Parts: sequence; C-alpha cells; structure tokens
Amino acid sequence: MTKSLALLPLLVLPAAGITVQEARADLDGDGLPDLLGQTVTIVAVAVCEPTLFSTGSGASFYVQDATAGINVYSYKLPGFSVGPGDTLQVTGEIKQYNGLAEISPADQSDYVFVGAGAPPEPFPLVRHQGVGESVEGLLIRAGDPGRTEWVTVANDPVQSGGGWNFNVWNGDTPIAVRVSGSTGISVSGIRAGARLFVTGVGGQYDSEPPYDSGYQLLPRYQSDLQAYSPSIPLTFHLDVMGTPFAPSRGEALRLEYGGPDDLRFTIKVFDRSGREVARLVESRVGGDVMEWKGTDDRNEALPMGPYIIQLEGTGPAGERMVTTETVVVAAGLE
Ligand SMILES: [Ca+2]
Ligand SMILES: [Ca+2]
Repeated sequence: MTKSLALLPLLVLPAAGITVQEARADLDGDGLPDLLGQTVTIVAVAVCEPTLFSTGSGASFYVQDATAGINVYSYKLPGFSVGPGDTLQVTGEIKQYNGLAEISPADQSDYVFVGAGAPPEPFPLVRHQGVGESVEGLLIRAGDPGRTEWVTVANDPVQSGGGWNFNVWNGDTPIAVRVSGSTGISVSGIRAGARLFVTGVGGQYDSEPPYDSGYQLLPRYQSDLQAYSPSIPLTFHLDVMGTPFAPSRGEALRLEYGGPDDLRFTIKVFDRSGREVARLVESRVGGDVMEWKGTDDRNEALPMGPYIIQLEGTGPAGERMVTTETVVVAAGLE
C-alpha cells in the first residue's frame, strides 16, 4: 500500500522503476530499508543541486516522487546540471547512514535526465507535528505563512561539525534544525525567540538501532529561513509549548505571546478553583518568549494538576482582550 501525498506532483513511473516509498520501505520495522543492499531504479524530482549537502566532492542531495523522498549519496555526480524541479531517473544501491535512507548510484550513467519542471512545493507540517520517518527525505515546511503560524526559535544556534544546530517549537513540538555549512546559509539573524517559517528536507542522524530518533529539518537555501514579517498584522495570541511538564525534573513551560504594538500584557496563572496562584507578566509592552517553572509568586513549587494561563491585553483606551490556555504540571516519574 502506498500513501499518496496529494500536494506533491504526481509522476508517471516507467515500468522498470519502483516508487521512492517502495525503495525505502521498512515493513519489518527495524529502522532500516528492507531493500538494503539491493539496486533499484527510481524516477524522482530533485529538490536541490547535487552537491548541496555534500561534505566531499561527491553528491548528497534529495529527490522525491508523489510517495516519499530519499537522499541520493554517491561519489559520482550526474553528468548534467541538476536543480530543484528537475526529474531524474536514478539507479543505485539502497544504503543507510545513521538512519538516513540513501540511494547510491555507482556511476555517472546511473543518472538519466528525464525533464525539467517547477521546483516542488514543500509538504506542510501541521501545527504540533514533528519531523519523523514519514517525511524523511521529503521537502517540508514548518510554520504556515498563509495562516501566520510561525515556529519559534528555542535556542541560539550552536556551531557543530561544520554547521549550525538550533531548535524550533512547532506549537508544542520541538524540531531540530540542522544548517549544513555546505549550504552557505548564514544563521546570524537567528536568535532564541525569533519567529520563522522554515523550509527544508527531512533528515535523520541517529547512530544507534532502532534508528527512530535524531530527525532534523535541513534548510537548503537562505530563503528557506524566512523571518516572520512584522508587516503582517500581529494578532493577539498566546502559545504554550511543552505541556504537560514536570518541574521536579527541571522541565519548564514555554510561553510565547504578543499582539498589536499598543497593547500592555499581563499573564496570570489560575488553579482549577479559579484562584490566582502566580503572575508571570505585569503590564508589559510588547510580546515575548518566556519560561515558567511551575512556581507561585513566592517561587514555591505548585502541586501537580491543571492550571489556566491567562493572557490579558489592555489597549490605550482601556479596551481589554483575554485568551487562556490550559496546561498541566505533571509528576516527575523515575
Ligand atoms: Ca527494515
Ligand atoms: Ca530513517
């Protein structure tokens, strides 16, 4: 059974080929492609240039069809130029590297140019959706500019292994973003709290069986890190991320809030009986990202259970807007 991703262009496959999903299928669930070691032929659309994710002189890039995406990894480059939207027939051995499924052409002739087309549209992750096996190798996007649902940068980028790593919150789900140095992307504008729409390929780097973690979002180009534009009218909003959370294990709730420039914000925490137990923000101008460690105003830990976070915005003429989110303080299980 193949699950079709309706937003991706549908391709007519030649009889000799198999779909990308068939090429990378893991029906026995061991985290490795079942066709490991076998040579297959796929026809798929490139989402970037062949050397974009390369660390040496070979090829490391991504292709996808209507069913799935996969990494192309080889010391042999195609003998023709390839860019986003170009359809290729690729023959190669199915391999894996730290959980990343690969097709590995042995020779230049294993690449055949099929045709040019429009660059693929990224598959949109829904709010709270993370990066996992089903989108590994696919061009995806976190955050929806059409609905002004951005992702929030959780930490400043950290340099690591010839690139940069940072995390974003997609609603209450963290996504690891890996900026490969080979892309030439600058992260100088990326700071904790920044709001982004992030396009990139679903990647994986997990050195241990069963290869079910270490998923990453891999931007291709500078334009894949799109800052939320302040020219888009900012609606009054409160986002909470990371609930339930266990303060006894050092976990904290993350809050992101904002609204029109002339509002003053107050954030109160109520328990289930409606009693105010903490005031996190008092009459502040401008939105922010902050953490709450489940303590009251005397910095004492609150009991486990549900709490209501209330954001109140007060306008210059005294007009008042209110929104709430329910969060849960959980036990720290061993
Ligand atoms: Ca398998
Ligand atoms: Ca994988």
